[in-house]
Amino acid sequence: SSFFTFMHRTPLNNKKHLFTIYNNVTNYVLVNETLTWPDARMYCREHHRDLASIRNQEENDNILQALKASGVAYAWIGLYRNPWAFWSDKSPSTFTNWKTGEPNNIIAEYCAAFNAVSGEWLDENCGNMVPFFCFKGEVTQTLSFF
Ligand SMILES: [Ca+2]
Repeated sequence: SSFFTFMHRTPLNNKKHLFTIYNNVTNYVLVNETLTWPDARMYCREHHRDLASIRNQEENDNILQALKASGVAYAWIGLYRNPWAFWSDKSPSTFTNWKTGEPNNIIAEYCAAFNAVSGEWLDENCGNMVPFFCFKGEVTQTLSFF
């Protein structure tokens, strides 16, 4: 990826740190505050656009870089079991990066999380409280905080 920057905003408070990734045309936001998947989606839709869609390997790689720098272990992404066919923003899921053996639906695991060590995806219980990735959609070259 030739155009990739990682930005860190001064924490709003002791609990929340926001990270923004500018990945060519897609603007992602890591919210380091733990929420359930449904609450994370609500937050993303209210403050940004939706939980993050990951549409190709480059986007997956860039998110992995950001998560490694953040210290976050897992983060929700916008994929859920319906059955894993669409992202939260209703775009079809064509690229996937499931860990071997996943999704395995061990305990009502209907939501997808991103592993920050491997960049692979796992299905997890949607009620787990973990940080999450929002995205803001297509952006221009303007770099701005929010
Ligand atoms: Ca699983």
